[in-house]
Amino acid sequence: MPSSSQAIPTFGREPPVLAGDPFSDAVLTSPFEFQHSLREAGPVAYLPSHNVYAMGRYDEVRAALVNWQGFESGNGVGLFNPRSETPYRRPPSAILELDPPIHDAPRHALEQALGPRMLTRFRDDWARTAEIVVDELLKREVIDAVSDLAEAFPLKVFPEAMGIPEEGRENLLVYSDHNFNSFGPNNALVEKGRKAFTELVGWMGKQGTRESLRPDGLGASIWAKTDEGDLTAEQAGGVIRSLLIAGLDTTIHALGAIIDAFLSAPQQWQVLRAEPKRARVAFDEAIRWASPVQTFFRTATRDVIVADTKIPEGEKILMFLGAANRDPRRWDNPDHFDLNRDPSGHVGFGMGIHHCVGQHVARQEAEVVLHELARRVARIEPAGEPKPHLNNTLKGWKTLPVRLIAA
Ligand code: HEM
Ligand code: OVM
Repeated sequence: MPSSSQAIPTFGREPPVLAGDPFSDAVLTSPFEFQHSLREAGPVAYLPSHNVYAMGRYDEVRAALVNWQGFESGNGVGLFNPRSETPYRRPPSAILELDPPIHDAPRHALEQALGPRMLTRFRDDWARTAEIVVDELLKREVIDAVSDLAEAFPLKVFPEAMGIPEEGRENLLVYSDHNFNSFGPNNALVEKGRKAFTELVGWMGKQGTRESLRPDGLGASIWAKTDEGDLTAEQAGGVIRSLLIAGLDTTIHALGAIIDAFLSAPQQWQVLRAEPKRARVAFDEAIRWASPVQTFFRTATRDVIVADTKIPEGEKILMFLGAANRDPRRWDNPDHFDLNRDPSGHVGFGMGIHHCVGQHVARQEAEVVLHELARRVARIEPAGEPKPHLNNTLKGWKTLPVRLIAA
């Protein structure tokens, strides 16, 4: 905390102080005003609400993401600080919360297992599933784009591709939602999920074992790396847990965001329909526009100067991906979902050595769904008040009622 009792640094200014709690229900429901204040406060601000530094401008967020030497993940990518707080809330992630060199092996294994070429073997099957899901949707007048589409589709394809048993797959949503809440402060969202999460820890551990995974799934392909000595058994079980945590809720909120994005700009649906190959750019633009993963933290490994401001060694830094993805310094008309812009360079998947290694999975799921919808749906219209899903890290909808008008 920058206070007058501290030694005055020899170089580097004190950051501006920004009031407000980015993890309050009000800001989680509608983060745009807070994001604006954060960007306007300066390249770096200090948040007394949680005793952390924060960045919301594109250039600084991007620079922090790629600077793994100055901003480490090994001290936790949530707010929780194991150096000053005990006990540790959960075992750290087997990839996300590691720094080089121990980040390298699991990272390399997942790049191989989840690369675009590995995923083509699922593509036709996922496209057929998308057809079946859309068949069902078109039989009804009003649907919930969250439960009937954004959840229904990934729940059918992702656990299956991983190769976990059918029994209890919906547990993944409960576990993962709490996991993403736990990256934030210990607020009511964390309290309310703790009991169910604790009860699922044993079940979750079992899903990652070699015996319970189908031999032709993605999980088994990661276990195969232990035979070649590329991963230890502990690393394999750990990264499979990471995939089960990171692979479902993120994609669900992304699919919800895509529908929401087209509701916000209905003419863009016609642009996609005219040229379905734009599904790929639609996906990335929706990730930029909505940032389903809103925030992650790092810890300064030493005193780091960012645009003149000193971030002292050991301090936590909140990187507001959602704010960077709508920074007007970087994006023209940032609040508009627009298929004619080039969204590449957005930080919705992070950047640098931890850049989302599962993005090809999410992209392939979104593309098959979008292709099917674009082929068969003439218009998507709002059909009721959407309700937000509050989570300390993720941004998405709990319900999003829409009417699909068949082509
Ligand atoms: C990393 C977002 C889908 C697995 C990340 C990071 C972000 C992110 C922002 C960087 C974290 C950091 O820098 O600390 C998203 C979004 C998704 C998505 C928005 C959906 C649209 C997925 C899927 C999987 C996955 C489907 C698994 C199949 C991972 C893993 C990492 C990661 C394992 C850690 C990579 C590393 O530390 O090297 N994701 N993700 N993600 N993501 Fe995703
Ligand atoms: C985790 C985890 C691992 C990878 C990615 C992620 C994007 C979370 O184990 O908590 O979120």
